[in-house]
Amino acid sequence: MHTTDLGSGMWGWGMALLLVVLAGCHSDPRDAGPRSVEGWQFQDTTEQWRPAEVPGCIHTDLLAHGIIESPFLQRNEEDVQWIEDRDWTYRTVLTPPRGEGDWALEFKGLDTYAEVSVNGSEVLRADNMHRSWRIPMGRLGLTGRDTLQVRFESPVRRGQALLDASPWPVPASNEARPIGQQTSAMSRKAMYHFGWDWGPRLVTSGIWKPVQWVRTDLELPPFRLMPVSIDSSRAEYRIEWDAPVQGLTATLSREGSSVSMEWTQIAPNVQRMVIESPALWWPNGLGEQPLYTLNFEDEHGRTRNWRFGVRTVEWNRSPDAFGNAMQCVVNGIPVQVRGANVIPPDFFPVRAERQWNRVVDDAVEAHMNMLRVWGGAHYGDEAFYDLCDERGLLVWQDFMNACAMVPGDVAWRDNFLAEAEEQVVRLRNRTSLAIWAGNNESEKAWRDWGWQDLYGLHGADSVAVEQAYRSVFEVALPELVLRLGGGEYQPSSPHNLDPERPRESGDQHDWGVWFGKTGFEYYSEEAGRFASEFGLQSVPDRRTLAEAGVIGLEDQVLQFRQRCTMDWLEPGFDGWDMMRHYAGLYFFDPESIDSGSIEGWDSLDAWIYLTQLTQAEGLRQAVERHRCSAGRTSGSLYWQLDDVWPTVSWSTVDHAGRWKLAHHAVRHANQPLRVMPDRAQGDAVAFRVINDRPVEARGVLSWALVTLSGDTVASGRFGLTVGPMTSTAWQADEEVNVLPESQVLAWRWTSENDAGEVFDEGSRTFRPVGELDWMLLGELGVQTDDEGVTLETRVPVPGVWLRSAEEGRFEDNGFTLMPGRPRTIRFMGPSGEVTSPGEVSVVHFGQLQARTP
Ligand code: BMA
Repeated sequence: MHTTDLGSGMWGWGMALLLVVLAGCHSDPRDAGPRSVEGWQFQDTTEQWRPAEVPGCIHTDLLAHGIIESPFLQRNEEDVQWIEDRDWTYRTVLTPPRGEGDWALEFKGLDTYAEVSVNGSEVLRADNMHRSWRIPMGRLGLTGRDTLQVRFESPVRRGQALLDASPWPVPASNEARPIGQQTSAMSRKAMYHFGWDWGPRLVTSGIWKPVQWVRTDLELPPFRLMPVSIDSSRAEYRIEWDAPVQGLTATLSREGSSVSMEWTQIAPNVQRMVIESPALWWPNGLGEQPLYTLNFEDEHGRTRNWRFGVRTVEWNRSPDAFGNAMQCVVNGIPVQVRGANVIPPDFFPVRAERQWNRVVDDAVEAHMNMLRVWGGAHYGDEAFYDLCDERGLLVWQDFMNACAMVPGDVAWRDNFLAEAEEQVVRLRNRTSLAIWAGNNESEKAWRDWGWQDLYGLHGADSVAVEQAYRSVFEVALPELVLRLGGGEYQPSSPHNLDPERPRESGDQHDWGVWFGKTGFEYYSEEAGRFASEFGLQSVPDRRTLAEAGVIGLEDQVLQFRQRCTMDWLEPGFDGWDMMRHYAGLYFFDPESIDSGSIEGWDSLDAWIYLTQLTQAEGLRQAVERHRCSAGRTSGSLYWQLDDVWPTVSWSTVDHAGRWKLAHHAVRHANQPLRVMPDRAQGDAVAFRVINDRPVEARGVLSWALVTLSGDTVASGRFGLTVGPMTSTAWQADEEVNVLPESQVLAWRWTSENDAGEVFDEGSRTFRPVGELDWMLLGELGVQTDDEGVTLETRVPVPGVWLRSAEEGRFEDNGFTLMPGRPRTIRFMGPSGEVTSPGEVSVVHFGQLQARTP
């Protein structure tokens, strides 16, 4: 049986050796770039050696060999829990690189407790997934045909031992385990691996990043690129090296062409660089993202390259009328931040890496200018920050800690600070990097989540836990970030100057909607300075659920995906109840729908449609409120853009990359040019019109008040010019008789002549859509062609939901269609090309309302 398995037994091992040796022979000795160490095997549960994928992890290796089934399918997650309790071993044949120079063996990422040996002798002990490790070749004791082995100890077993030895329980209440067995805070390992409220518990082990030979004598030390003064006429930088460099030369280029600059040595390890008339880098929506490349070489032939954009990023936190600002300022211009929180777009990092491109596309398409890399996962790889630099996405970077306190021992602290140092040095010169936060919600949790009672932390224990926390996040870490030139830092997210008045300074996690059950008016009533989290759950596309083995609503597998419990509201209350609550407030409780009344529908369709519509409405209102409060609220990052697996969560794009209706809504709400209607002033029709572009928007705004039966009862049209990066309020001269229960306000803002660009168009009701009696005067006119679908109607039709069996998406979805305004919605295939949507199903809210008792 086993003889055909290349990876097993002596034959396989010998073959692997031969392949590696052959690969080694072909490498060019003059090529100083890293050389990947390949030919890895892992030992399965029967101690048989099998080929392994590196980078990867034990779960994906076991899956590749059919030893486990996909943990994303059905309830398989439960069947693979045993993996976390075992030790796992990987090995390969190590061929020393040929050619001169100083070589080191580099492990870019080991997850997590790893004992590395060569021919049975230990050469490294690693204990932090977020660090990389190098061993000089001379210390490996190589003979020329050597076995490199990496043995991973069960992170749960080691974590438990550390927890048991801790003088106090270390709170980590998000971990899906009973108190006393929550070990995630003890280890430097991605916390979501231990289970989170949007993901499975799969405590991995493995070599999660490349292993390679690197030529250390050809690398220049790290440096700091420090803007001294930057504007469009001149950019002056100070370049500081972490270790001595001699005879350094530097060249600058942009898009392959060389760029002249002034270069002066001002101290042994410090140079000054001046670029005349630089092309400035701007966040998405404010301008272009020109990138320069610096190539350094010293007299020993050591080199380093760096690609960067010319820009400054500062944070204005000065006192103002509302407390203290929390304003991101790029190149001297205050930026209204629009964006989202991201989690890894796949549970397994090796797969997530392949998805970042898509996530960044989705962010840019939705007019975002910032992403927050949340602290419960892992730091991004270089490719992620490259994409952010290239596409104009600022990065809010958490250090990796979430919803947990920290152990008080020196070993943990040193380990964490070494990780922080490595990450700050790696990321500090990144053009996209805007701010660091020490952790996610730990500060808030310690204050508000009742951990003192839950974990029995009173008196001296409570003081000690708080001390351990503060000494890391309020003392050591800020000192480290400052010393290394990491830029802006705050201890936690959220963090406020005065915890008693959290809306007056710093950032807020606005969870009154969702965890607090309050209505969407919360977003306007509770405006803070920078909303770094807020959101609502929804159910994803049927096809995405099918990939998890979910066919219908009653499926155990679907129920099993809901990880958000809120027992404090009432016993057993969970995300399903909360989705019903909000859908019921703004549309319909999905449980009250007689779903069979729409042809081809079942109750799962009703849940998907209604929860997605509700999430879209909630996020739209939140983002609009944040933008209308510009000057007070300067940022809006919703929770969360993507998913680690196919599930029911707060994401706006599901695990398969399918947009939920909320992503369309966010895209519209984030448009740089945007009209937001208001009826704040009595019965007058009023608008706030926002121009977040750096140039004036000159145009014409037309509006109409339309009854639910399709009659226009009032309308207007006026010239509207809004200056760059500002907003204007406009109110109709005459009072119009607005009847909130029976009218829809529609608008269209176009560039000056009507034939020009459509800046924005849309419509709004003044009461929740679910409270109005929508008419059904004949069905929608629907025409499908090779490019999409054209729709028209005689009466306002809210919540138009287009579905196609083809892979791809409609350019808009979940919108209200107005009479007299037919719309052609194009369909885009997986690579963005306009294509035929095939057979299209169209459902709208009025239809559902008419058929529901
Ligand atoms: C936030 C995050 C996550 C969590 C999400 C939903 O506060 O920071 O910890 O998954 O809420 O509960």
